[in-house]
Formats: sequence, C-alpha cells, structure tokens
Amino acid sequence: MNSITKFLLGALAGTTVISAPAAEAPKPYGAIPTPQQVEWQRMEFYAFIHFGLNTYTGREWGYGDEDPKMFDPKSFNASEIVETFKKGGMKGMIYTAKHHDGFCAWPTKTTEHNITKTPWKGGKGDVVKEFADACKKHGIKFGTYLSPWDRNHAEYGRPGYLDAYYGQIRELLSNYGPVFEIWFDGANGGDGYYGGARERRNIGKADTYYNFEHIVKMIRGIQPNCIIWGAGHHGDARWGGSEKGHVNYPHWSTVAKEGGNAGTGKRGGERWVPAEGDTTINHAGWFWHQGQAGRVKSPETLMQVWFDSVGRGANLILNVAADKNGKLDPADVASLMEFKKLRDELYAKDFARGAKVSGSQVRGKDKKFAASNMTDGKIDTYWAVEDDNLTPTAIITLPKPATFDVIRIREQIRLGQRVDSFNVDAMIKGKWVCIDNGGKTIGNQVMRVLPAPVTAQKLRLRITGSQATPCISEFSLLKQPAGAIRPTISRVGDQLVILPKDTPIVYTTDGSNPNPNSPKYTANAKYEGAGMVKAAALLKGNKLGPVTQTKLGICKKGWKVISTSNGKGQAAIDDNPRTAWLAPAEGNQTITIDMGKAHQLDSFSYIPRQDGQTKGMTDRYVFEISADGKQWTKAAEGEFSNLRANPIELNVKLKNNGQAARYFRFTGTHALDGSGTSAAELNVFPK
Ligand code: FUL
Ligand code: CA
Repeated sequence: MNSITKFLLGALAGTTVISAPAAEAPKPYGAIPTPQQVEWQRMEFYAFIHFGLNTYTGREWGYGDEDPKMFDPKSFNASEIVETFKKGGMKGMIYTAKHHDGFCAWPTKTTEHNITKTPWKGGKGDVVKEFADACKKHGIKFGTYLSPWDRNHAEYGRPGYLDAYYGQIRELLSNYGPVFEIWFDGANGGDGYYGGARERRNIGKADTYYNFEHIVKMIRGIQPNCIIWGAGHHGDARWGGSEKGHVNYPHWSTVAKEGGNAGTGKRGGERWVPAEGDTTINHAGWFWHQGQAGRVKSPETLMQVWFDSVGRGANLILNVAADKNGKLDPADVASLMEFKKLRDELYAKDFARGAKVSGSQVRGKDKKFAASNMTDGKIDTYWAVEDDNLTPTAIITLPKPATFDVIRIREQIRLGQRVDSFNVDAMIKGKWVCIDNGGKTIGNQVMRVLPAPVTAQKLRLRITGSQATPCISEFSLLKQPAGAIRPTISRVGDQLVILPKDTPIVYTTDGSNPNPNSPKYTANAKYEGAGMVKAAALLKGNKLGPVTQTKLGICKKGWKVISTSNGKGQAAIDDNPRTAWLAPAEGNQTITIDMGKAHQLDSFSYIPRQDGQTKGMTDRYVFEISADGKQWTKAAEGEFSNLRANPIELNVKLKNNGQAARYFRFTGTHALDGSGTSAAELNVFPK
C-alpha cells in the first residue's frame, strides 16, 4: 500500500487525527547483524590484557622456548585489575590465555607448556579462572585470546597440533562461564622452537590448516553467544586494519563474502562482520616492558583514537598490560581514568535530547516512525520515510540555543547499514549554514568532530545518498571538554623541543615533577644528558597542567656514521623518525656509529621505517659494541616482533657486562618483504 492510498483510507474512515493506520516497518536491507552482534556493537569499549611469559622476557613475541618458571606474579589480583577496567568504563576484558609462544595460562590438559609448571601458587594457579571470576564479580564481560600460532608445540603446522588446539578452545569455552568474545589472531607460521626443532614452519592457507569452519561450528555448539573475532571469513567480528585502534571512514559493518575488508568494510557487502579497533594504552607494545611509564598515551591521544574507532561505528579494545608482579602500571591506569573523565564530560549532555524534529516525510504518517524518534534517547526507535525516498531531510529545533562541536548520528542497524552520505546545516543569523558537508557513512554510529564549536538552536540533517530508505535512530549534539594542554617532548641533537609553541611550559631533567618555579622552556633550551624529561604547561594563577614525560637516550650531538655497507646512514641518527636509513642491497647490511666518547650502555632502541611501507623493514638484528672500533662484542641479537601490524619503537636490553663502548654497530639479518636493512632511528640508553 502506498502512502496516498493509506492517506485516502484514513480520510475515508472519517478520521481527523494525523496518525494514519499503522505503517509497516521498512524491510531489512542487505546483510544484517545477529542479535549477538547488535549487543556486541553496543558494548563499544573493553580491555585487552597481554600477560604471560613475554611479560618476563620483555619480548613482544616469545619464541616458544621460554621457561615457565619465570612466571611468578607475586601481587597478581584479578579483582583489582577488573575493577580498574570497570572504573575506566570498559564493558569487558579479553585475556591472552595463550599468545604465540604457546604458554597456556590455565591448567590445560592439551600441553605441558602451561601454568602448572610455574612456581606461581605452587603450580595450582589458573589466571583464566581468576579473570573470569573477577569479571563475574564486577559485572563486566569476560573474553579470551587464544593464538592459533603456537611456537612451542612440536606438532605445529602438522595435523597433530589441531587436536591440542581444538581441545584448548573447548576447555576455555566450557570451564569458565560465558565468554563474550574469542580472538583468533592473524599472525601465523614462521620461526619457532616447535618442541626443539627450532625451524621455520609454513602453514599455507590458515583457513585450510586450522579449519575455521569446523572451529566456528564447534564454538556455536558450546557458546552460541560468543562473538568470534577473525577465523578467516567465518567469524562475527573483524580486525580494524591497524594496531593504532583507528578504522577508516567511510566505514561499513558489511564485508565481502570471502574477504576481510579490514578498516573500511564493503558497501553492500554480503556479510555483517563489524570491526574492532585494537590498540595499546602504552607505546611500548602489547606486553609490559621495563620503564614503559614514560611512554603512556595521553588521554587526549586516546580521545582521538575514540573518535577514530567508536566514532566511526567500530568497537575499541584497549590493551593495558600487567607487569611482572601482576600489577597494572600506575601511569597507564592514570591515563585510563583521565580518558574516562574526558568521555564522561563529552557525554554529560546531549543538547539535542528532547528536541522537536520535523521530518520532510514520515513513513505512512505513522507516529511510530516520527522524526522525533531521533532525539528521544532510545536507540531502538527510529525515523523512517517511504521506501522510495532516499534523501529525506529533518529540522531539529533545540529547547534552547546550544554550543556543541560533535554531531553523533546512529542508524537502526537491525535493518542493515544504508546511508552513504549526509550533510548538517545550522541556522545562523537567520540563514542555513552548512556546518558539516563531509558526512559519509553512519551505521552503528558516527561522531563528526567539527573544527570549531558552533552555537545554534535550529539544525538540519540532510541525507544526501542512501542504498535504501534511511532509518535513523539517534541524532545528538555533544561538546568536547576543553582539553588540558599536555606538552610533547623530543630532542634534535642537543636542542630540546617541547610543544605546543606559544604556551608557557616548565620542565625538569632530574626526574622530579615540575613545579611553577622549574625552568621555563624556551626555543633555545639545550640538554645534552640522558634520562627522564618532564614538562607541564604553566597555567593562570601559577597552576600546572598535567605532567608529561619522555625518556631520552644518549644525546646524538657529535655522533658520526663511520660507515654503512650500503645507503646513507645519517638518517638513522638524525633524531627524526620520519627519515630512514635504507640499505636495500642483498644480504646483511651494517651501520657503524661513533658516539665520540665512551658510555656504559644499558639498552638500545630501534624505530622501524615510519612511512607506512614494510619493504626491507629489519625484523632480525645483531647489535655490537666496541671501545676502539676494532674489537667488537655482541651485546644483543634477536627478533623485532609484530612490526608489520605495529611498527613502533622497540627497546632491547644489552648484555655487555659493564664494558665501555664508544662505538656501536647494528646489522640487519632478516627483512620483511624484501632484502637489506633499514632503520628510521637508533637510540642508546646509558646504565
Ligand atoms: C597481533 C599479535 O601478533 C600481537 O602480538 C598482539 O597480540 C596483537 C593484539 O595481535 O596480531
Ligand atoms: Ca530513537
């Protein structure tokens, strides 16, 4: 029945009320979510916790030969950790029950490489159980990560491993209560211990080897409500496409039949597989690393991640790692709590709530589909128009003028994702002014951050393109908190660089917290030392803004590149991570540096190329030191793990036994996607 007939029928019945006979809801369009996926997408935010043997070795990827005896988190208290997550506004947590190193943090029957072999609680402990119980106690959801890649298992890469692996899935899903999500990491195959074989194993197509189709069936049989992350093209949720948490915009919850379509998804894709942005709260990596306190992400940085993940319709999983004692890092926790405060302030008031809305059309003139459903604060009610109308408009009149800088809109995703583009106008001095002409997808939700706050009482939402008639659940106007200034600290040569410019900033270099009388930063401030530099903005009334800190290595002023076997080496020590030493020649390439004077070295760090390319990125290395540039001692050798997905600065402790070094030499022994060696920056840190 079309609207005209409906209207006529209404008129014939002699009714004078505007409400026509009940209109039918729009039919679902394309792929739609399961009820479990809808519930999951509304969680928005939960924790990741990487905690296992890597916590003790400082590695990001264990090789598989680590001794479980290291694992002894004396102060581990799952309840305390979960309570912190809950306070941080996280709706659940996912624990790495087994990472690539194969160590199982629960008493599994599938392998000997497990928690019973650790001294912790006399081998009677079970980290999975403690986390699952703590989640129940505090009322957040529990989830788990079980790496398919197992660098410990002797049978990895062969059929024999699969029994053990399926057994692990069964144990985790049968013995610990509801699991809201299980993660099947995409990193697979390569070097490993493999029961002592110490070789490289290739598994071919992951989907075929693990048989994800079978795994998914098995999981549905045990826990039908569990969201399956990854698992080839059989899962319920997908990777967001980077380990920075960001997803792309425009953003679709739909994907192609047999494709990941990571950060963007696919418009009109055949399957509903929403994205999850994953990232860490600390720049140091997924696992806890010694001295990482200086590398925590600021609440403002996390806010940006929030807008770029949740604000584009994805979920955000934020990793907060536990340390060797089983405790979260206080610096991470402080940032998590401030991040929560910023979000609370953002959501404190929706200026559009309760606003009058008039739609250019209302489906069947039925109140059930009224445009004011967009401002009722109820996610399940929505504004709908007739099926052939793809570009409706609505005028929103706020109870009183408001100042806002974030526009948040949500589609009724139970009916599929439809909208391609939209604009928002504001009535300013009697004229419509377009305040956002870049709106593309909406989906689960979109948050459009305006370049500057807008004050208005009347707004207009114009849907300018849609695959099918739009169904809009919510329209909100929010205001970001006025951000506190957090200085960023770096150094070029001996020149300290503390930003932002034009803001009075005080700083210290002795590890103490700055106070209003600490030295004021000026553009010609020099510092040749190494260690923690702390800074804070000096505000009105002699108050200080939040303190930020950065650990500086040995000052590179006067350093010389003595030689490289290929390429121009200066870019590796120019204090600029955007430039890189690239030595694309075949074989191991070397760079030798003269620091000008001798130092006792504690560690070095490597920043891989930061230009978005992985070609020739060094992922295995040798690091040597020398007092005279002739006699060399190997001080470290190993692997930089996970660079492809997460190309961050990695720190490596040296075993140089107190030897003085004026020279160091870095050699790449293996590269990603090609040959040669590269480094965007090399830093060394003193004892
Ligand atoms: C990646 C892994 O390789 C990292 O170590 C980490 O666990 C991250 C969440 O996923 O693929
Ligand atoms: Ca609504």
